[in-house]
Amino acid sequence: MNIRMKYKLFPVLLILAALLSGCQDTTRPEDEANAVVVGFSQLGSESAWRIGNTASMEKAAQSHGYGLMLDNANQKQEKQISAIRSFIAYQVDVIVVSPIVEKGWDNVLTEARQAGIPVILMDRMVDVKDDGLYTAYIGADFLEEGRRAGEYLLKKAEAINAEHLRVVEISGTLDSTPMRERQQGFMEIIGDDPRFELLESVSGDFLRSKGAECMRKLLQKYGSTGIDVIYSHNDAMTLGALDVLESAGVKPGKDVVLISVDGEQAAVDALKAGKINCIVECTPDLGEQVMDLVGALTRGETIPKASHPKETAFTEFDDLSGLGPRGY
Ligand code: GYE
Repeated sequence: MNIRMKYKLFPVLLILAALLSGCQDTTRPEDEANAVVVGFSQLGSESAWRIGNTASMEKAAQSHGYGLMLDNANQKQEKQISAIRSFIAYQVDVIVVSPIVEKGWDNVLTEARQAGIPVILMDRMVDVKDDGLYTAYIGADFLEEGRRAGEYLLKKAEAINAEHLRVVEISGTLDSTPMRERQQGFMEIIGDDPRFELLESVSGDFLRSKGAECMRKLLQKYGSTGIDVIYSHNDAMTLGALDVLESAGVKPGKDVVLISVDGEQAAVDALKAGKINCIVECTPDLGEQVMDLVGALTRGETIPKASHPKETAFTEFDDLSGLGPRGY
């Protein structure tokens, strides 16, 4: 679509954006670059990570002067699919999607391609027959995150001279990229090591409430001394589990080793307080990089097919005094 058409469409876009986003920040921008409109299908608001990620996208769209049509799908893939369809109908310049699960995207992405609209996958991946159905992926290297969690556990086992550690995993949303790869990377490191016994893997859907629910069930099943290590795929679930452990009189970080992923402020505070042992970092701050890619695309440049932000892990073995505010 050329820029003039986009200007004609702008009032319509504003109405749609207001409908989709519950009346956010959709003032008509002034200069030419502002004619760029991005349709962003966010999967939900299940965690501080996700809320920080949405904020990062909004901020970056604004600083680049791009219009942002934001739809929050509240954890429903069907809602994401219909949001993408409305972005196609309104002929946005670029579609950005954070897909809740990996499967089920072939049809709608084919529709986007037929409409000539490039799609950037942000945060999570899709499993499609043809990789040409998306232009680029930008998000964390989840396999590496899982490996970092496993490496911390190896170090911990050595530090305490452990011979046998009973591990439970509280996983994220089943069939989502971070769930699959955080599990795979972790098992790559500890899977064949006889010191570790994986008792069970349960899904807490990346939600604090479900993390707590999983923990209650696990305590019922294994008792308060039956679990040595909890590997939880995000901070929200870890914090939920931590509350339940404390109310059962179990000391998180001491009686049970807690390994988490993300790095939201509340979890980092718990790490500093000795209640979490390790947090593998995963940054929600992807907005600037996504909007840079959008800019490159609208200028007709070729962009990398996949890019990962640089991340690390924060553990009880590190000096955390220099770790500043996390911003989410
Ligand atoms: O770890 C979790 C969120 O996909 C990386 O989703 C993201 C994950 C993140 O709900 O907190």
